Amino acid sequence: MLEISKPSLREQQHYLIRELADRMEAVWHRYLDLEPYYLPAELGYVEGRLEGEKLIIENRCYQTPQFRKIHLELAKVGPLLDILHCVMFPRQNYALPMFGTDIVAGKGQISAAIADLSPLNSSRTLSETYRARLQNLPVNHFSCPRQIPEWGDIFSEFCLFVRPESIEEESRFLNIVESYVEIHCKLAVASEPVCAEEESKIIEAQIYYCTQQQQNDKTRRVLEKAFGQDWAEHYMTEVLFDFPQ
Ligand code: BLA
Repeated sequence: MLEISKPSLREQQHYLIRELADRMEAVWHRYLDLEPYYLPAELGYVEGRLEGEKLIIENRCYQTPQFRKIHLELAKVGPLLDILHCVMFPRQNYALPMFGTDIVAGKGQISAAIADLSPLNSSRTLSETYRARLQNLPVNHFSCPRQIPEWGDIFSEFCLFVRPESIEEESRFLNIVESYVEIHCKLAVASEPVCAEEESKIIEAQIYYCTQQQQNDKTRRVLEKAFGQDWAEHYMTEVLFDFPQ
């Protein structure tokens, strides 16, 4: 069992980010057999500057028998911007969807809260097992749904992308995403590895998922402004959305 040590950045972030980070970690510890995953040493904690404000990025990573990398990232740009980013990358011999979530809070107000279990197969549909469990969650009960960008063809019909407008909506978002992670962990530990032929399809699908995510110019712009173009490219392709080996 790994210890949950609470880094200081979390304490300073928007409530929704703090709470989701805590809840996801609690679910992982409850269901998964977590081992540490080591990022290149210089990328665990980084500081840059954006518009005169300090940009701090704090990463936490795990791996398990079913997941090659579980990445939780918290970022803060002075008092201007708080970000949570998380992706659970399945190992290439498990036919599991990709869980991803991103929360962006500008000056205390959440502008984007997104979460999905994205299918990793050529028909881009989730299995019946997943669909049956996800079907009853209240993903449509938000007053301000947001438009999925063009590169977002990787997301499923259960993709939740909203600007939460009240405490009730924030708490609904938290509960739904916690359910996504819990359902995902339970189904993942109960799943069997696939044969070699299936593995190559999973690798292809993960590469496509990562390629699409790398096209998110909003993320890229924040990183470029604080750390420069080359660093941003390296970070997006090697840390945030790296291809399977
Ligand atoms: C949007 N991501 C954004 C935005 C910013 C970031 C500033 C714009 C917010 C808005 O439109 O209101 C910034 N996100 C970051 C940064 C990091 C980050 C700097 O993760 C990391 C350091 N993004 C993901 C994952 C998903 C995702 C896993 O990392 C989904 C599973 C989605 N983020 C996502 C989407 C948008 C977004 C769909 C909206 C993009 C758009 O509207 O064009």
